[in-house]
Amino acid sequence: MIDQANRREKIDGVKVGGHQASSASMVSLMTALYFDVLRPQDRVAVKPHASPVFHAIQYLMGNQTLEKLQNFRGFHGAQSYPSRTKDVDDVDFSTGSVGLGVGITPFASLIQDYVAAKGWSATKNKAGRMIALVGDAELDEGNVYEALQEGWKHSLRNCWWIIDYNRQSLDGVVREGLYDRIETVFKAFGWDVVTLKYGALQRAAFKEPGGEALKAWIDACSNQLYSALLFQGGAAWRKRLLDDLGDQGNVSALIERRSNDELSELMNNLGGHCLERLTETFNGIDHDRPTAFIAYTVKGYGTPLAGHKDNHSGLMTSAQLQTFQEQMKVRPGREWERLEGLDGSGAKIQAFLDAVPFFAKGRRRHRAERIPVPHTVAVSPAAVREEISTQAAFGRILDAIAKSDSDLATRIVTTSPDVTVSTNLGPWVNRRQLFARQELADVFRDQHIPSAQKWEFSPKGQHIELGIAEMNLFLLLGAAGLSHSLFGERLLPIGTLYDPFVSRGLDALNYACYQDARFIVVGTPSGISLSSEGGAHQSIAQPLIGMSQDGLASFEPAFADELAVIMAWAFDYMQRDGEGDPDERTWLRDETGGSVYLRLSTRQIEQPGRKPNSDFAQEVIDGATWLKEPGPNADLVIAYQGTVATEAIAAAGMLADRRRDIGVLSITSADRLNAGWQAAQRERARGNLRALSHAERLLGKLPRHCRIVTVIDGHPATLAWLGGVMGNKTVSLGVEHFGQTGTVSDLYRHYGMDAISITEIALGLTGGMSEYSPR
Ligand SMILES: Cc1ncc(C[n+]2csc(CCOP(=O)(O)OP(=O)(O)O)c2C)c(N)n1
Ligand SMILES: [Mg+2]
Repeated sequence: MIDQANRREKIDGVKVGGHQASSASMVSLMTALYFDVLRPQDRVAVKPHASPVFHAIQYLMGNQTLEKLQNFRGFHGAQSYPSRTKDVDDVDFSTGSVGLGVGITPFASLIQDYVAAKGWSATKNKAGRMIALVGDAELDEGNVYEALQEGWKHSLRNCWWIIDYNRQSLDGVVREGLYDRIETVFKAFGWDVVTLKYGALQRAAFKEPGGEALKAWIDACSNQLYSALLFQGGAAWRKRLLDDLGDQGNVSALIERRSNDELSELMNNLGGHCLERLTETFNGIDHDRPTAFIAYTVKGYGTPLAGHKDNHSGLMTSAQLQTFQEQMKVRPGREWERLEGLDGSGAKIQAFLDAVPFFAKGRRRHRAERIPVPHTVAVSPAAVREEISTQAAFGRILDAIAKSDSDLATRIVTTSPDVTVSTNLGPWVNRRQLFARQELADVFRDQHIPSAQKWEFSPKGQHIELGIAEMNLFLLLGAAGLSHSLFGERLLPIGTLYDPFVSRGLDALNYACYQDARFIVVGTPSGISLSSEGGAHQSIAQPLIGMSQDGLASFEPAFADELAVIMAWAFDYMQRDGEGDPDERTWLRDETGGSVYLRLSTRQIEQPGRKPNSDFAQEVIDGATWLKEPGPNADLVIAYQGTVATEAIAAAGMLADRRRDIGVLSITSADRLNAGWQAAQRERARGNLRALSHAERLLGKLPRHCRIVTVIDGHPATLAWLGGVMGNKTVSLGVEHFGQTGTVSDLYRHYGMDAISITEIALGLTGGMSEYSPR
């Protein structure tokens, strides 16, 4: 498959690539698992660069097409790294960014337990094992250890990590003594460690006279030397072994008895390549404790690439492949025949395949019913003129849901990396409690010590409290957000964290979105409105992350009524799975659904007294609404997103008698507004001239001379593109440099975002006065 991919004509001069050595390393392990050990309820994250092995197994089972296999790494072909959303062959967890496939498995197991504890119908099924096939160098990724620690806290079970211990990474051979570190770490976190070091051939040899000495030599051999000898083959093995063990009686005889080929086979016969050993070991596990298997393997096993330190992206030459093909008994021209190269009658092999337990139930994707969203969710939790922050409003909305007995309330699961209270999840948690498999009382409460937080843990609880690691937050949201598909029960996960620390978990967020997991993530507090906390806690780039992250619809409401509407919509949006065409009103692909990111603030601002109506709600969801519609001769529009609403509105008031027909545009989602605009333009380019986006409808009536001033507590580029929609000159205000400590007004003045700065810029920019920007 990899060879074929690399033979395709290079049209654009880019190598195709693929990992023959990394795949060869895993063939025996995956054969043992998929054809013997696994059961349909088991879920596997396959080491990214073993993707060809996975696809080949699925092809053998009739779940992957020849066309896609032959087009491996090509457009619409089998994916380079297994993908839940892009591959057709029942991938459980996407992989690609090393460490994340490993990290998600403990959280999938936790979610499996969570769902089972709720007693819903689909969860009467047997618990599956959440399995990661791990490259040994993947264990360099810090998120792996964060996941280990978190797993320990939650009494992790039904989780296997099978480590492809080939002692090679991308650039070379791993450090000596790694085995001891790995073993010690796993044991420290309460895992069982099972080592698969020697294959059946080696174990038999160890029983021969002199075998003990051979075993001792193998155990003492450095990783570098073993790899080098594996690469060099039988003659080199003989020379080295005899140099070290010659004239020692039995062991010398043991070596002499074997031909070069036999010697090479013996030294290659590590535990991770011995099907007998593998199946016996895996099938022998009769408990649900988390288990790490350290399977000794050879990178490039069975190929001429074996053991070479530079083999990571090595490809066999045509001549090497031809020899390999002969060894594999694959006749020329029959490379794609499913059973080619296998011994025995086709009918017998097919009968075996038909009985393999893992594939017996067909595709293992579940579905779950949609949970209805009560209308009450969309009702603003704030009083008219009340001063409240969007973060506090979020807490109230969830608290109101917690009080209800709706299905929605039972399906929500919240989580936070040690910032539950400071992100306003407290009221929800007080009512819905924390999840743990075993009950755990709140000792402070039992001791009658006053505290606002009632924290009892039980299987009924609906909040999963995490340690601080933000990677874990997003891995958990990823697993929980796939619950409908993995376990057949819908969860509506909501995770909260401080907005700047979205960056800390960003790759795991991307990973969750890539898998099409469905969740709401709430970044709060955000921006320099978190004034006194200073630059380390103030987020700047996050609005751009929200816009650019695929699979995530991002919102930054200013007011509680907007937030309520957005949350009601989000609960529905995250459950959609349509494949419909884009909505002709906004040109957004809303039927597809996705996850939602809410960027909220702790800054309390006075709430407008607006009567709820459906047009308003629709515009809030579409991304923007006129707070003050511009008149026909408007000189100026002030467009804002988020909590700087107050500054924008005040500036508009100050300018009212100096500039004509000023408009104030309240943007709730630069992300959706922008995406709709892009999509509508593409649609027009395709010939549908009537396609018009929400942004174009809003700004379409502005006179050409009208200027736009945008303002956001975040990077100004978030809104700068608005000027391109109808060609109105635009100045974008926001934060471009690290934040400072101070009061909100200190900072807004410093960064030129207070009402006076907005006013000055607007005056300089518009009207007959000196021009602010050169024409
Ligand atoms: C987060 C991340 N960083 C870097 C890479 C590039 N990369 C792919 S495989 C690899 C080495 C993997 O070594 P190991 O896990 O031991 O697997 P092996 O190829 O030996 O089977 C690296 C660095 C990646 N895929 N993901
Ligand atoms: Mg390796």
